[in-house]
Amino acid sequence: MMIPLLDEMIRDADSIAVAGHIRPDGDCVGSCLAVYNYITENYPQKTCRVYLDHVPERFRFLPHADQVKHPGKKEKQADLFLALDCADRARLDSAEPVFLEAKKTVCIDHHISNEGFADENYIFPDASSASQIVFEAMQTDAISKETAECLYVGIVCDTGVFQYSCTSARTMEIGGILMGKGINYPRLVDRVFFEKNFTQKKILGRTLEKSSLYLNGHAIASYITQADMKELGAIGADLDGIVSELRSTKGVETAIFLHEEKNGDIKISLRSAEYIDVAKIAANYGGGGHARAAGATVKLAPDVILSELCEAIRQQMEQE
Ligand SMILES: [Mn+2]
Repeated sequence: MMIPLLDEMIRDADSIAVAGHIRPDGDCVGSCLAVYNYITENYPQKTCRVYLDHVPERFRFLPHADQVKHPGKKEKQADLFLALDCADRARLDSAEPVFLEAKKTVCIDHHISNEGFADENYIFPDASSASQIVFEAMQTDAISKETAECLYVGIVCDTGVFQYSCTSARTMEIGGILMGKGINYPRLVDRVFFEKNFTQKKILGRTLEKSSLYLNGHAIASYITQADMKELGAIGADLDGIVSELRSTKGVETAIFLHEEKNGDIKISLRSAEYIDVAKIAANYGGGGHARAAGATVKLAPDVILSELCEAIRQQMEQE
C-alpha cells in the first residue's frame, strides 16, 4: 500500500480538522480518534479538532472520545481537513461546511464507491478498514498505546474480530503490532464487539424465541414489534447484531430480521452466509448494502414482506 506518512500530510498545516461519516461505526470512531491522538501526542504545537456525529456509547471509553465535537455555526478555518472512512462528501454531514472551508482536504477510505471528493485521495478498497490504512500512514514507533487502542478497535469492528473476508495477512500482522503496544485486547474486543447490556440480551432472546425456519431450513426469519420493544424497554440501537445471531444458525444461508419502527414502517435486515446476494433483494425495496449484508425500510405488512423475501431467495437458489 502506497500512502504518504500522515506526518508528511500535516507538515505544513497548523490547524487540522478530522472527521468521519454520519452515524459513525467502530472503524470511523477508531480511525478518527487514532489520528487525533497521534497528532496531539506527536505534534503538541498543532491544533487538532475531531468532528463526529453522536459517538455510540460503546466507543466512548476510547482515549479522548470526550474531545469529539459537533461543528458550530462558525468554526475556525482549518489548514487541513482529513476525511476518514467516509465514502462521499455529503456523509460528512455537519462537518461538510468545515471541509468546504478548509485550505486543503485529504480523504483516506476503503469504500469501493468512493470517487475521491477531496484534493488528495487515498482509497484502498482492499483494506479491511480505514483504521488499517491510517496505521500504514503512521510511523510505527510514534504510535502510543492510546492510538493503538483506537486502531485496534477500528479494525476489530470492520473485520468482525479478524473474521470477515476483508481480513488479510497484513491485517493480522498489524493486529500483532498493535498488541505489542500493550493494549488490553481481550477486554477491548469484548467491550466493542461481544458485550451486550441486559436489555439487549432480552430482546435478542425474544427475537430467537420468535424465529422460524423457511425454505427447508435454508432461511430463518424473525419479527420484533413495537409492543416487544416497549415491554423490554428496548430502543432501536439495542437490535444491532441480532440479524447476525440469526444468520449463524446451523444450515442457514439467509437470515431475515424485521422490526417495526415507531411510525409503523418495517425495517428489513438481511444477512447471507455464502452465495445469496441480499443487496439485490434489498434493492427491490429501495434499500442497499453489500452482497452478504443489506437492508431496507418499507410500508408493508410483515407477513407480506416475509413471503416476498422468501420467494426472492428461492428464485436465487434456483439460479445457483
Ligand atoms: Mn470502515
